[in-house]
Amino acid sequence: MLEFIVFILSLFYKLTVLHGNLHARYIDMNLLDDVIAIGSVMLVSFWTLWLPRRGRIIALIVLDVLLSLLIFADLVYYRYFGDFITVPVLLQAGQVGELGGSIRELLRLSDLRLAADFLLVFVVWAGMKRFKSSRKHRYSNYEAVPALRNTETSGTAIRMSGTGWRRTPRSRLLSGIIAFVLGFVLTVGPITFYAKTWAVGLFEGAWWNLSLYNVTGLLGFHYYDVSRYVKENVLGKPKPSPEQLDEMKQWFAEAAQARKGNNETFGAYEGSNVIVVQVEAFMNFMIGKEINGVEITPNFNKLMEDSLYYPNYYHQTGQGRTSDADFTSHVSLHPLPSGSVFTRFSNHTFDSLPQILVGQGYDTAAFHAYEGSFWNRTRMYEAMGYNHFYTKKDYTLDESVGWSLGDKSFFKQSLELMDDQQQPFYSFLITLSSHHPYTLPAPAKDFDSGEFSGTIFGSYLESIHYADAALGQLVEGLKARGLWENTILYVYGDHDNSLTDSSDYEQFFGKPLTELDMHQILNQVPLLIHLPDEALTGIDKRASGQLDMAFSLLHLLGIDSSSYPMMGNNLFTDSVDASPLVVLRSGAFTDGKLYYIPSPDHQYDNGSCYDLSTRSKTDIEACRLPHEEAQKRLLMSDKVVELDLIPLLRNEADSPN
Ligand code: GP9
Ligand code: MN
Repeated sequence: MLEFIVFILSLFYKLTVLHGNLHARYIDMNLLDDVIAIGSVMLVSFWTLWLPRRGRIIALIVLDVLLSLLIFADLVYYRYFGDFITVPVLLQAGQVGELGGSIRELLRLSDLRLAADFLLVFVVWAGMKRFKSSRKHRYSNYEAVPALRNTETSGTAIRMSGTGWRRTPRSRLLSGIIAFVLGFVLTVGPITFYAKTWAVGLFEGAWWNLSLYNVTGLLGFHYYDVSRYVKENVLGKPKPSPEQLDEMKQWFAEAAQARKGNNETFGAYEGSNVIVVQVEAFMNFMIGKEINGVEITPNFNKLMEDSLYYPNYYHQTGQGRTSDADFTSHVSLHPLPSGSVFTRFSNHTFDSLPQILVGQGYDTAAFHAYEGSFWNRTRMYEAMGYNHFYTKKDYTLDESVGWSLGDKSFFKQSLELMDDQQQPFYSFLITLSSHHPYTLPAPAKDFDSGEFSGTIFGSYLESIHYADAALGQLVEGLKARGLWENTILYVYGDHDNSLTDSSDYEQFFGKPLTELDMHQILNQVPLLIHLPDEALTGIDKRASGQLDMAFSLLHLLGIDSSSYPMMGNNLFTDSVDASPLVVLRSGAFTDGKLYYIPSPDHQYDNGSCYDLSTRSKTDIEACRLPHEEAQKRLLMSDKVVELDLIPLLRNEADSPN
């Protein structure tokens, strides 16, 4: 039993050593976390109590070695990637391989603490051995004295009987069961408590491995990761039949045909650089608006004059928020009904915009001044084929706003990093300063949100004003570098601001808002496309969405994408009236004429079907056909993503890998 307790305590110590090395400031280990750590060590080791003493000691040593290696590997991996090792990472050794020669630099002398128990056991064992042999040596002098020999023998017998009770199979079984139950209660109890309080939805969303760790502890995290992987990849879901695959192929082929268009814009910007800026929580409702005579987004508004602007562009994100906006825009498929594709299926194959562009000789890079592991970006960007991914550690933190580096400095430094890129390049920039809860430090604040001042809604407008100013500086920077004339600039918002109280918006617009108004406000993000020669400018009011980005950019660059299973529409289609179907993850959709809002129970008939020409509810039957098509698309997209069907659906001859 003693060795079991020593094992538990030393593993607990090692877990706290690891924890002390995590620099994520939002994670602090509290008492319940300690309880989880101890409970989870008991859960992985309770069975050793069922073994006879010798076997138990060997099993505990082996377990100790394995778990210590795991903790050590996580520690080193974390120092580099700011993340823990997961099954997909292990299976795609590339990311670990990136550590390469820098492993030595990631080691610290204090890491020896992870081997402290081995050293201690070794010292104790060696000491005991010496002690025993010296005793033996001493007693050998008394061999002639039977009384003394008897004492020693009887002493051994007492020890034997003293430990004998532990050796009966029944007591071993019982102690193992007790350890299991205790381990289970100590682990699952607090995790369930977390999952019901501040971590609601975490396991469904699984937005960040570190947040999972924060709830489950390290061993629980690995258990969750392995079981998730087994569930999604080993047990899997049955692959579709050849007939079902053919049906899907047919659908994608028709979609590709439909969006092809036949206009002069195809290839009009062949060879241009492309810069895509995904602006955090950038919504459409405040574009062009003023507070007390001051524009909220003066730079965006000015840019609109020489650009194409899409006021009916929808974000199509789900729980994966920023990562979903990124995924839908680059892969032209829907995000998942739960969780993020980035965290759940980074090991799957995708035909993404950067990967396709790499195949066309583009240098591709993603820029985001935050932890590379957030939303599993490091892994996912590798899967999406980026040549480079610049994260927080590539930037000098000389301007602190919100979660990280301010957008102004972020753009400035990103432009410097872009100097290293070969032309033509594709650069994807993700901003962060306008992230919830939108608190700006005094130096970054230069907008008075008037009657909203002091409210979170006001702070939101102020942070958008800051993000807009940063955007203005990016444009200036591009002009100064001579990139303005040979670069397509594509700017859009990732999703809403999570402020859903209609009274804020009613106050903002100074009028009551309907269900339809609110739905559009919360789901529309602005899109602006600036073309190098400014040949196309103006406002395109047709309905469109994030899924349309990859295809539309490929269209401008003259790259045929008909072989890729993409669901988006063409922003540059010939037909000026037709709005193709834009489907949101919630099941809401619009085709520019109708607008369907599902009810919370997702019963079709309980939803609302609006006629956009009158903006009032119309017969629910009017929306039925497009609703069926919308559902079909969402389900098909989920299948493609979850079952890793892209390699089976595309025409291999044209594929980017
Ligand atoms: C962090 C950023 C924020 O890297 O993308 O993500 P969000 O919370 O908006 O999904
Ligand atoms: Mn976001």
